[in-house]
Amino acid sequence: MRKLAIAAILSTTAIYTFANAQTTIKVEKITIKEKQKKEEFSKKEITQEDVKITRQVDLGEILSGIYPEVNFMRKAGTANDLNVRGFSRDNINVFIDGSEVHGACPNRMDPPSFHVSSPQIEKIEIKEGPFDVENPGTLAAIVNVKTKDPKEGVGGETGVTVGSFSYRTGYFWGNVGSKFIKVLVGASNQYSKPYESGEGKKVTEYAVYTTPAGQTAGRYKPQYINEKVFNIDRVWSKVILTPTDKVEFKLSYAFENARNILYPALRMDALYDRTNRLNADFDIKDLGLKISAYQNKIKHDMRDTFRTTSGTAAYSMMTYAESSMTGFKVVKSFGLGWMDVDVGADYYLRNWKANNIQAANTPNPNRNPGMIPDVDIKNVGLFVKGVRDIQNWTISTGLRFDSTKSEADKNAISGNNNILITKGLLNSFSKTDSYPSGYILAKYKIDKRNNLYIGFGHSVRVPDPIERYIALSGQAPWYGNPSLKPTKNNEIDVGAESYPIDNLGLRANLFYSDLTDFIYLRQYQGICLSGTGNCTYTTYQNIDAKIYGGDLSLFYGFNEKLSAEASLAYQRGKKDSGVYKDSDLTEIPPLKSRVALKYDDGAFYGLIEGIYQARQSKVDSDLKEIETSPYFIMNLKVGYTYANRLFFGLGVDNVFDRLYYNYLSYVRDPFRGISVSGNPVKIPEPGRFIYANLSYKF
Ligand SMILES: [Cu+2]
Repeated sequence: MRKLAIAAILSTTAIYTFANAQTTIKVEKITIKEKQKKEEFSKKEITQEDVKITRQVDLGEILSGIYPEVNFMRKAGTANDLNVRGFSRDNINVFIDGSEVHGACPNRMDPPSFHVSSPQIEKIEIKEGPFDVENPGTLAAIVNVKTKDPKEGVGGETGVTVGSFSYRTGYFWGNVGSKFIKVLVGASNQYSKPYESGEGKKVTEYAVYTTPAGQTAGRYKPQYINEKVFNIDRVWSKVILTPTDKVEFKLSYAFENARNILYPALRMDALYDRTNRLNADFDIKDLGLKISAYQNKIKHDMRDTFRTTSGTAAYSMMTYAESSMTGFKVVKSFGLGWMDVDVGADYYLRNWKANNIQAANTPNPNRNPGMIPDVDIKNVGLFVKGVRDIQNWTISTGLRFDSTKSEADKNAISGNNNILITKGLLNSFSKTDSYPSGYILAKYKIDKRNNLYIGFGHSVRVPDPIERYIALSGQAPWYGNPSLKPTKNNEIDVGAESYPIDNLGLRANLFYSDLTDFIYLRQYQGICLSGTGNCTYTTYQNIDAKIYGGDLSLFYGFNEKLSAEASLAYQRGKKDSGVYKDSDLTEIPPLKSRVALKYDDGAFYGLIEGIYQARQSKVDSDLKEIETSPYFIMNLKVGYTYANRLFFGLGVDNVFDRLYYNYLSYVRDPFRGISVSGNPVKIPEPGRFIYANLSYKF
C-alpha cells in the first residue's frame, strides 16, 4: 500500500513502476522514463487500496476526497453527481469498463457513477481536458471506472463496513480460473439510515418545502424521518476465456437494485432504480484488434410517497423513466515504426423516456406523458490517434469525426403536455449534427526529474435528450430547446512535474477552456400556458463562456514510512454572451485544498487529513444561486493489515462534527424543493461519521 502515498501526484508510468516494485518508496524513482510511448497526459489513477479505507458510500465522495478539482453535488445520502474542474453532467464522460452509462432519472438521482460500487472496482482513471478521441463526446474530462478481472487460481475477498447512522455494507467476491477460463462472481448490499448533520439534525428533516398547502407543508411523513435512506443490492460476474495466448474474450454482467433512496433536496424519492449492464470484449492481440459491445438499461421510479404532499394517497406526483445504451466499438492498433497508431470506429444508441403525473390525488391530475419523449440519440464516430517519441519529446495527437442524430417521438407527448407543442415551444423533433474533434499534446522531458507538457484540444458534445426535448407543463413549465447547437470546447492545458530532490514531488496543471454554444439554463417569467397567471419558465440556451483554473499537488516523503501531501484546485466560470446581469457561471466549485500526513509501513497505516473549501461567492444570481460558506473539516484513518490477508480499518470523517455544505447547485432539477425563503432547499454534509472496515482476502 505504500505506493498510495504518492499516487496523488504521480503519472501513470510512475504508479506502474511502484506497483511492480512493491518494495519501499524511493522518490527518486518517480521519474518518467520507460513506457513513455503509450502514456496519456493529465491522467491520474487511484487504486483499489485507496478506495478501501473510506466509508465507501459513494464514488463522488471518494474521488472528491482525493483530488481537489473533483467535487460533487449532493441531493441525498448517496448517488452524488460528479463535477470535474467545474464541468458536470454530460460535459464530462463517466464510463464503466469503457462503456457509456446514463442514469434514467430526469433529476439525476442516479448519475452514471452511482451504477458501480467500491468492491467491484479495480481502478479509476480520470483524464482531465478534451484529450480523448477514443470516446464520443468527451468535452472536458473522462472518468473511467474499471472493474476487477478474474484471475488464475482460487481467490476472493469478503468484507464489511459498519458506520454511523446505521450505515452497513457487506460484500463478497470470488474467482476461480485456469489458463483457459476464469470466472468471477460478487455480491454486495449497502444501506443506511439518514445521516445527521453537524447540528444533529437528520438529513430528512431538511426537506421542508413550500407547497400549495402552505409555506412549509412539504416534509417527510413522520414515519420516514428515520427510515432507511437507501438500500442497494448488487450482483456482478465476469468470465474471461483465453483459447490461445493471443486471444481473449471477456463477458461481464452486473445487476443493481436500489430501493427507497431518499432525496431530501428533491420533492420525490426513488422507490426503485434497477440497472442491468452487459459488456463483451474481444481482444485479438497479434492482430492488435479489440472489439467491444455493451448494453445497459436502467429503470427508475420516483414518487412523493414518503412525503406529506402525497396525503393519504399512494402519491401525488410520480415520474417513471427508462434509459438505455447500446454501443459497439472496434479498434485496431499498429506500429508504423516511427509512430504507434490506433484507428477505430464506434456506434451508440442512447434512448431515454419518462412519463410524469402531478396532482395525481386531485380530481384534475396533470398528466405529462412524454416528459422525456422517447428520445433516441444515434451516434457514429471514427477516430485515429498516434503517439511518437522524438528525443526528449513525446507527441500525442488524435482526430475524430462524429455524426449524431437526435430524435424525439412527437406522439409520445400527449395529455396536458400537448400544450407545449400547440404553443410552439417544442417545434422540432429531429436534428443531425456532424462535427470533428481532436487534440495535440506535447510532453518535454527536461531531465530525469523534470518534465513539462502543453496540449490543445477541440471537443464537442451534443445536447442531451432533456436539453433538447424535455416537456413538462404545469405551474412551472420546463421545456427543451430543440434548436440547441452542440457545445464546442477549445482548451489549452499546460502542466509540469518536478522532483527537485529525492523525496519531494510537485505537480501543477493549468487549463483554459473557451466554450462556444455552452448549454446553459434559462429562466424567465411569462403568462402561464393556461393563459392566466404568471409562471416561471425554465429552458436551455446556448451561450459562449469560459472555464479556467488549475490544480497543484505536492508530496514530501520524510522517510520511507511517513509522508505528507498537499493539494489545491481552483476554477472560475464566466459568461461571454447571452442576456445576463451576473457574468458568473453557476455550479462552479470554489477553491478546495487538502493537506494530509500519512504513515504506512506495510502493516500499519495512519492518515490525518484536513480539507478546506473556500466561500463560493462567485455565483450566478441570475439563476438565484446563492453563496456557500467556507468550511474546514478533518478526517482520520487508521488501518492494520495482517499477513496480507486480513485488513482492519477505522475512520472518522468530519472529526469536529462541523455543520457544512458542499457548494450548491440549485435550479438544475425540475423537482427541486423550494424553501420558505424562495431558495432551493440546502442539504448539509454528514456530521461526524465513524466507520470500521474489516476484510479478508483468500
Ligand atoms: Cu428520480
